[in-house]
Amino acid sequence: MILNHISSPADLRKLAPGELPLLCAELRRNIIDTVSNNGGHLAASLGAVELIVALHYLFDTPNDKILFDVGHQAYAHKLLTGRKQAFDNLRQGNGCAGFPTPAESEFDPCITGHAGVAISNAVGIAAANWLKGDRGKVVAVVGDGSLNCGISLEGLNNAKTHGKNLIVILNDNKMSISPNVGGLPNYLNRLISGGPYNRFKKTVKDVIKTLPRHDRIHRIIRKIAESVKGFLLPGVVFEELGFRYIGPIDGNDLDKLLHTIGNIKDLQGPFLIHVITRKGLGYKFAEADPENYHGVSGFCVEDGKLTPNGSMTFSKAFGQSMIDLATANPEVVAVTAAMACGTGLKKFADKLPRQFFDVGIAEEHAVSFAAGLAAGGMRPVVAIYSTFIQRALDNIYHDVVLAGLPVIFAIDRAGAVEDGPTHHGIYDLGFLLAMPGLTVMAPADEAELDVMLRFAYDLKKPVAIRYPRGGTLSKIASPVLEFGKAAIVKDGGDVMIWATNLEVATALDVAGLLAKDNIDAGVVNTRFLSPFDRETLLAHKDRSIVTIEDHTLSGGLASVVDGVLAAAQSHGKILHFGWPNELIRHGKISEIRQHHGMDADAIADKIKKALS
Ligand SMILES: Cc1ncc(C[n+]2csc(CCOP(=O)(O)OP(=O)(O)O)c2C)c(N)n1
Repeated sequence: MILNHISSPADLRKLAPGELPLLCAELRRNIIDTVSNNGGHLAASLGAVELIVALHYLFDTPNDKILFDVGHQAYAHKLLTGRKQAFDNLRQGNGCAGFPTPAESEFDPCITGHAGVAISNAVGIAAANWLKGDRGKVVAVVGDGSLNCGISLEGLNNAKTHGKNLIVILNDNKMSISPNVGGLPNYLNRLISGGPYNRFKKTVKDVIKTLPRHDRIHRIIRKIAESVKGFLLPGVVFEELGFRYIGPIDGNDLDKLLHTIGNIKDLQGPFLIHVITRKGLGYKFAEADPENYHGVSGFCVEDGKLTPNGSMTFSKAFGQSMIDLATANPEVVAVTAAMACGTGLKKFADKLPRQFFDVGIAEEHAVSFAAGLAAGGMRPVVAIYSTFIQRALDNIYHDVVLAGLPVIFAIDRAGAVEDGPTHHGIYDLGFLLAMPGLTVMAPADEAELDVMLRFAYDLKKPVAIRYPRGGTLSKIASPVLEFGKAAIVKDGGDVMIWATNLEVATALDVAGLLAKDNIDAGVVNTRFLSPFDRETLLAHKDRSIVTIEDHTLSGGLASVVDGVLAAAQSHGKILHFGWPNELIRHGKISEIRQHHGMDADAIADKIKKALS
């Protein structure tokens, strides 16, 4: 195995070019085997193998920098940069993170996990190099989906000034997670087909053919054609932004990559090299179905059977509730920022295509676009993961909340997730609860999510509903909601445990454990974080009050409860359980919870100690 002899790109650079195809095959084998066991991002990483090998072969990494956007395609980069062993435990507590991170390697200059930042990061590094007099090259590898991001375009716009040593590689596989959407992908497709320029050349030829040889008009047409040709040449949009555009080239053809990138790597840029890669290349099931093999929980290598992702019931329930709501109310529309599958909206898109909008990886735009839809009389429901809606904080505040527009935010993956700190959705309450007039709800199970969605529709105001990955299917919730009211699931004379989302189920487990020690614990399903049910909390204030939430301890339920009790003249003991204000690693959720004392046993023990 060649890969066994590579502990850093320096070893790679000792290989003869003829050995590289075999190395690529070994990298693919390793990625397929590891992801089949551990889950992870398969299709994008398989498509980028040749590109990553070529870049490390040609550039002097880590002195030259390579940044990946959005980072999930960088598995070959991890395997070539001294992380082979850690990669065996990809996404496990003791193994590699799923995304590049400087905490893991000097070959990862910046964090990547949220799309669209690599060009800006790279321009920043190039500017720092310029200030230091460092001539190191900076390479940003950007997916065609990530190029749609507003930040990517802002980065391109800013690249010219300090971009002499900047190379942007546009890794175009025509796919975001689903097929890429919008005007920019259309433009890239036209570049690949060479369409407008070729058509223009042909039209000019055809016209000239019909005219007499020395006709004056003939000369004028030639002149005009010459002067407008520039606008139609491949990559003119990038050229106008100050880049030298090269491509499109086959990004899975190692020889072509080595030749083309090798030719320009020592020239002054900035360059934009457009490479075409095939998502899933080297594993036939992923090639045939790159959407479902984008991110997987695991699979059987032989027959490609995907490990069922049973833990997405909130998303599935949301998708079904949306179909029901939008079928009955044609002004209801769904908006996603390139996450139709993840947010459970795929079936909605198929059934009600006119009421479905995928705006690409553009969360700020998604929210402002929804504000426009609402202002135009529609009832938009914007489904975005908690971690990605962080991007759109100002749009929520400025465009929706200030205007009081009836936009519903369906905030999926609220809570800690296996992918780690780039993807944990544990901060949303911190900023949502600060927004005046925004109703914030948290369902304890899928049935309650459905009720909340209808309730939000009837409310006709800005509403956020946050819910985690997974689900319970247990029917904790009673189906009737009262605005701003919590639901007492179980009364208890010693302790009242306030909980949100799936922590209501945890709280019931904790109450069961406490009962064994004759501690009578009640459980409250908080339901509304804003407005919060002060009345119910104050009614039990002299019992011990416990909160459990899948959110950081600051800014969420704990903070709200503290705020209410601080104004009371007396209250019982207060205990809070949530995520501490520190970096929460990637890994199995059960292990992360255990590590932070968030499992039912640890919570019950702590309550017992506090009460004894
Ligand atoms: C801000 C943000 N929104 C959404 C996502 C979720 N997401 C992860 S990968 C991806 C598609 C990326 O497409 P592209 O950049 O073309 O890369 P490819 O997977 O095709 O290599 C999306 C939408 C994200 N990582 N960041």
